[in-house]
Amino acid sequence: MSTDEKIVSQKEINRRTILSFIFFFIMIAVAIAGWKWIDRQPQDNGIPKPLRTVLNTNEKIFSDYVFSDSNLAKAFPSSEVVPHTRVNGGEGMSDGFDPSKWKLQVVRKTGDTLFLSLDDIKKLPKTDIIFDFKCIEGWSQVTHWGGVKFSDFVKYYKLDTLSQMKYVGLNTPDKQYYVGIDTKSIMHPQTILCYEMNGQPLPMNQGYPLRLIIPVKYGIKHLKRIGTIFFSNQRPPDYWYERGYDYYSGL
Ligand SMILES: Nc1nc2c(c(=O)[nH]1)N[C@H]1C(S)=C(S)[C@@H](COP(=O)(O)O)O[C@H]1N2
Ligand SMILES: [Mo]
Repeated sequence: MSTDEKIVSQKEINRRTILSFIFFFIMIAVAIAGWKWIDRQPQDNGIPKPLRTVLNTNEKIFSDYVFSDSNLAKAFPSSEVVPHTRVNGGEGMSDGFDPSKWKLQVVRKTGDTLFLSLDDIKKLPKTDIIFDFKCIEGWSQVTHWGGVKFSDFVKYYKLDTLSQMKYVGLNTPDKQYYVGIDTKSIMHPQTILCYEMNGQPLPMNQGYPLRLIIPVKYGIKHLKRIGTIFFSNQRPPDYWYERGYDYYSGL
């Protein structure tokens, strides 16, 4: 028998039970008051400021200390690719789009824009990637994409100086969907300017002629139908950020 066992009276047990309950209800009241306080604070892009501050702080920690080019998203064998790639999100995919007139526009500086055809992009070395595509809505699926590494694209078109800036912005041709991405993530070796799905040209609703595939980010950043690319030290506008989501959206 252990020696530090104590006999406690029934009265003492009751006292402790009541104290525990009082503590329990105080903590609930504190939690509710805290939540109400957060809710009363001014908004910052769709959410209360204190929550935005938490997201921004996480971004700082992850982009400055955790992110690395050698951290790769897990690759999968082609046997695990889903038979039907889901189509999700049609913002900026307006009906009037004429692919025969499409050119990728890369803004080098105001009044100096590079216009590239799909063939210009296909001339660069091709990379295939099979990975688990994750949407913030809660689904994921193993899918297969092909295209040109963004980092190869930057080298080939001598955008090295521009890529010293902190962010890259991408828009659809009609400007209805737009994302901003930290340059470190877009220069990651698994990020591609994608023109193929399952070895075939991208389907129209999956972003033909060119989309972004960026496995280090959630689906919201994989912009379909790229019209314009530009570089900036300020955060470019971002469709889902403005609606309360995390700007960084890293995985
Ligand atoms: N132009 C455009 N790109 C977009 C979206 C969109 O609404 N418009 N939705 C995003 C979201 S939320 C997801 S999950 C993925 C889905 O890509 P998929 O349709 O190829 O599955 O596209 C992203 N790219
Ligand atoms: Mo998504």
